[in-house]
Amino acid sequence: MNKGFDKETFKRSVVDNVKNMFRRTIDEATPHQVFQAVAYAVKDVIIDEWIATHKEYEKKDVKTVYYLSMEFLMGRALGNNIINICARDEIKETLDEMGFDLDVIEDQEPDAALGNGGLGRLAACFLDSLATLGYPAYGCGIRYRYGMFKQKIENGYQVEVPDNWLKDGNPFEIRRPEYAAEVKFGGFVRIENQGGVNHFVQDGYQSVRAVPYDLPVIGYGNNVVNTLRIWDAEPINTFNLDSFDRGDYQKAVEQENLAKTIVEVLYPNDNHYAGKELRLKQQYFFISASVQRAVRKYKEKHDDIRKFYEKVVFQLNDTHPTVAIPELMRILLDEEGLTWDEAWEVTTKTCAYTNHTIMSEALEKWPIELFSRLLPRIYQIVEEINRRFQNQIQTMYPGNQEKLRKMSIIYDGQVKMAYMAIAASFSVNGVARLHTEILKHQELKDFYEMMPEKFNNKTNGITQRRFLLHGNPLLADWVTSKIGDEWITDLPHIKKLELFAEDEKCQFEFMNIKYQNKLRLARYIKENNGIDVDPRSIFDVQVKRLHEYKRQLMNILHVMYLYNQLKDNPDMDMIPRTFIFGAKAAAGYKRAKLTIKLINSVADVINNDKSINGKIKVVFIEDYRVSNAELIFAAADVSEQISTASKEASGTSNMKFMLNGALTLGTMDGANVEIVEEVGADNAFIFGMSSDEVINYENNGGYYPMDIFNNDQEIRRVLMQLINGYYAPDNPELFRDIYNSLLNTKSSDRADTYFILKDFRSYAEAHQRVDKAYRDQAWWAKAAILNMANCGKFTSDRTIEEYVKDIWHLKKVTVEM
Ligand code: CRA
Repeated sequence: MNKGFDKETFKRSVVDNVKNMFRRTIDEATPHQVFQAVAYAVKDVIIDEWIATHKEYEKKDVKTVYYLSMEFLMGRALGNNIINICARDEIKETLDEMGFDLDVIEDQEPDAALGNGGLGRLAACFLDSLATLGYPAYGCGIRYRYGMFKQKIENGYQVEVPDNWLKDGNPFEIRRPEYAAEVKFGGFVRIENQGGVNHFVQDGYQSVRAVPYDLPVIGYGNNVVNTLRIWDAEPINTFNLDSFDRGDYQKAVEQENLAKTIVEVLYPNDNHYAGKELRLKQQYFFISASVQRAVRKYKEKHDDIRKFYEKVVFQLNDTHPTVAIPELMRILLDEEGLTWDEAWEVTTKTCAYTNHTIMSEALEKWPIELFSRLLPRIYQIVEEINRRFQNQIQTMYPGNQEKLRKMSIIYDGQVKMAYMAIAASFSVNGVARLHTEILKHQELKDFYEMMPEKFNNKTNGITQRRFLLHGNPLLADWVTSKIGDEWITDLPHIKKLELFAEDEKCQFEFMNIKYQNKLRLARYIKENNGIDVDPRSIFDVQVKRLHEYKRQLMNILHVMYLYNQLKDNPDMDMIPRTFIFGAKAAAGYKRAKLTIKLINSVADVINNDKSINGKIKVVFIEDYRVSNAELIFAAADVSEQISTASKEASGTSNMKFMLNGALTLGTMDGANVEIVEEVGADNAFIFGMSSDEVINYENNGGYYPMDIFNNDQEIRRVLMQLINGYYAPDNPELFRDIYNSLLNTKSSDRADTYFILKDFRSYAEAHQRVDKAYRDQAWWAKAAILNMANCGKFTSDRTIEEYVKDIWHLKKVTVEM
């Protein structure tokens, strides 16, 4: 309950907003206009708290974390903001009285999709937790004109449609031109001797004006409002006669273009580095602006820049923001006049790095040519960082040339961003226990041996406010009715649900709520995909970015296998199953896109085959994103977390499913390991090779999938259906590439790199356990309730508290209103 909330004031605010913004009366307004009016009314409610929070931060002179990230996958703001100001019921009622349905109003808002997948959504969950826990924090990112593309499915294929999310404006953002900063690219470095001191001056450059837009990040029920600051690029001086006069016409045009292109679009790659020049520009653009601003803000209150780290910590969200290291060095050396050693001390006490993947294709390595051309002064500094780092290696390992070569930041014509991040950060963390162990003992072994004190684990988490309280109101209310509402800000309280796990009435209530949520999703699927699904079937769900290592292919091959069994034996005893997929493929990732086509082709055949009595349905949900994810998690029975062990650093959808009472069908990978540890292996369906086994095979050149093909008839039959036109009668060769990827040793990659055939039998057997288990509804309900009861560890509130305690050392602030 929000005590300060006044219905009449709110109504008036909405009506006035419609009038002022659209010159319409409230009954003439479109739903979208009502959405905007309501959003502005909510902003009215929080604006004083936003101001008060920052006043409090200034008064207390707090230490602040800057979470530097190329991605913030925020999703919709309105519903979440209403929840966090604790006015959901009041606003719902108020709108009801005005003749509007809050759910419909919320549906008008486009997702803020400034991110790809897990990494971007993690950043968003962290912001929610930071505000809720009352920690001073800025999210710093880019105000992309176009976010993650919208996915349309046409004839079974993914088609990318631009996401023009800002076309109707963004009611929550505020432009802050007073904090604009200039960011320089290219040109050359000149040394100027002034009074015996050398100064480095960048000349002949192009520059853009970085202008921040602030978005409120509202803490739950605590008056704290933090800021997500996203930077827009504007031309430094719009075209003027001056430039004509000085013959700078060309430069003025170029600068205008640079400003336009730099923030144009989010690169749609998840876990994959493409090495595009524009991407490096984006990185330096938002980092330079954020670091400049942080330094300036610090200097407003403090005069000793050598103590910068006492008030500021930069968390680098993967290597994407790593230029923050040389950029901070540049400012300290060239603008603040510190010596190298002084500047290095400040920088290395300010920066901390999170690694999110061991996938080698994700490692950022910039060609020297590109890097030094675009950022000439920054490159000089990187060279010096590397020179000194090499000295350090040599001191520690005298004469060890191999170490030097392997650990060098600059090597083979490339700048290795991860190595720079490790060398210059005081903390290096992985995102789940297994992942951190693999970093320490495999991928980053040399670095761990050299500086073990830097390495630590911070297992990821998710916010229960969005993914249960907002996304699943029926279940949220049910939990609260059983154990009170402390879980909203203290998730481990949910453990108390254990008391109800064996209670028949509670089991029944839980299953009934799940059923209601399945009905809700079935309606969504009908409206958006035109497919009828049976809400009584098992909803078996895999939603995440499409990637080979995540093995959506194994899932659909298993569906093909099951379908074969049903065709042979239509009376086969099985609980009807709805296999639900949702996944975007990076626009240039051919095999991933073909996998989407395969899923849709299989869906076409199976969904239209009357002979199997609807025992299997396959649904590909178009345009998987934060807003429909909330509906999907709420409705899931089975959570597919089937990555090749060792490849998924953490995963976070696994946690969202668990929170909503779905059972995990998964490998011992990423955070699945810890999920199983919390809930017990009996309440999950675990299968497949361990990460040690996988790594072992990899170190020994893989395995022979042909052996499986030759010896397992059923698997062979499925594979043959990829190339005999069974699912593509008009083009039997359509799925040849997928077939080859699994079997062909001629291709340059190893065949079946992700051990799909190797794990297949174990996966199929786990599916049988699911089928068997679901028959016992009491058991299933109990296991589902136990999953919820044991998900306390996976709140991002816990993750943030660990970052604060071990890395950031922030103090909590309270805001009185
Ligand atoms: N793709 C990992 O693959 C992890 C998230 C957040 C990822 C996930 O397993 O849950 O990060 N890695 O830590 C990544 O983006 C660049 O690396 C991801 O989202």
